[in-house]
Amino acid sequence: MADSAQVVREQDPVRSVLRADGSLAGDPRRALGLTPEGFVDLYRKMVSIRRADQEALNLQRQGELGLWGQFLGQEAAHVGATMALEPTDWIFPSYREFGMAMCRGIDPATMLTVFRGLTHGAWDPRKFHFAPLAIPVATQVPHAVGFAMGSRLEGSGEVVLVTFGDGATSAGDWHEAMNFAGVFKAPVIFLCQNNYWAISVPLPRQTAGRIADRAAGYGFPGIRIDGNDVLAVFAATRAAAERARRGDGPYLIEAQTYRMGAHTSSDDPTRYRTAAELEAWSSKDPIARYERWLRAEGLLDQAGVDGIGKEAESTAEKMRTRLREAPAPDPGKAMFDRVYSRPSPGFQQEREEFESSLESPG
Ligand SMILES: Cc1ncc(C[n+]2csc(CCOP(=O)(O)OP(=O)(O)O)c2C)c(N)n1
Repeated sequence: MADSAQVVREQDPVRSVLRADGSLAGDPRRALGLTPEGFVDLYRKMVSIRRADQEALNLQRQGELGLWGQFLGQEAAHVGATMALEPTDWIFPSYREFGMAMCRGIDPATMLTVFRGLTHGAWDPRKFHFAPLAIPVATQVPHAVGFAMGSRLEGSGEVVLVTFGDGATSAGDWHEAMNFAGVFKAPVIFLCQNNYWAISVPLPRQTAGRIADRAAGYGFPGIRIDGNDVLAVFAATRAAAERARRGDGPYLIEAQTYRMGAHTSSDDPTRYRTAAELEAWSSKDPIARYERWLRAEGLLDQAGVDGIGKEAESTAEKMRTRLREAPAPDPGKAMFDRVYSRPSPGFQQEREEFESSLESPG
């Protein structure tokens, strides 16, 4: 869609559609092809994933999850990117993309069973076109490029979006994948959620220059956008997807955002960043900014905001209940099933010993 690309191209150096105060820097209604309900739906999804994210953190604090990596502040990137794709396009996520999974229709309680230690992968990637979460940094990037190369060879028309943080762009895997994508014109969108911190390492300590500019070295375009502006993320992703579908190859989107919470529930960000920095980013909150615009446009009123808040509350409550009801796995089955099609007698014996050790007290 040439129009949506234009919306972001007009705003340089960091392209946005909505300014931090909620006023417009371009006219998204004409260019984005969204209905009034479509605009409100982006808001509904951001509110819903933020509430679920908070609930997941609460669950971790109450001992119900082993670990949680919040994405507070990055909701515009999750929602804008996912909703700009076709449901048949693939997403290859990192560990922080719970919001994207929810937008894809994956049951959040099912997803949390991974963080409860009940399973290694809770959903069928083929059903949701959503790959398993990648914990080792940047490993999802070559996977995504390989998958996109396959999509091109098969002519499936499926575009692949791979998302990662700023820190991941220092990894060898990332550069190798970018190179392959450029050479083979893979239909892949690289979405960097540049949230400024890689745990406690700030961007300038590991990145010289602009991440978006790196695409040029691999022979395809890159763009830097305001990642807290859901409409800018939507516009850029839609334009990149259409470009990829036309056969014009990859695109790198650097979405500038900020991780408002800790790296994970095991991290204390007050040890490495200032309250003033957090405060500055609070004023660019993606949800507050978008809500102001929707209200000013008459697309949303107080009753709408309250209703969406209640829906999000109910989704979070159901998620909590369903997670706590999720059955614990059988450790014997989890470790020994599907290892060999014909288990050897030694393997069988190990299994029996393991299972009887579980039965013996202590
Ligand atoms: C290969 C690898 N090395 C180190 C780690 C430990 N680690 C986990 S997250 C992280 C930082 C990643 O930062 P970034 O890519 O910016 O993503 P963010 O967490 O900010 O979303 C590191 C070093 C890891 N998971 N995998």
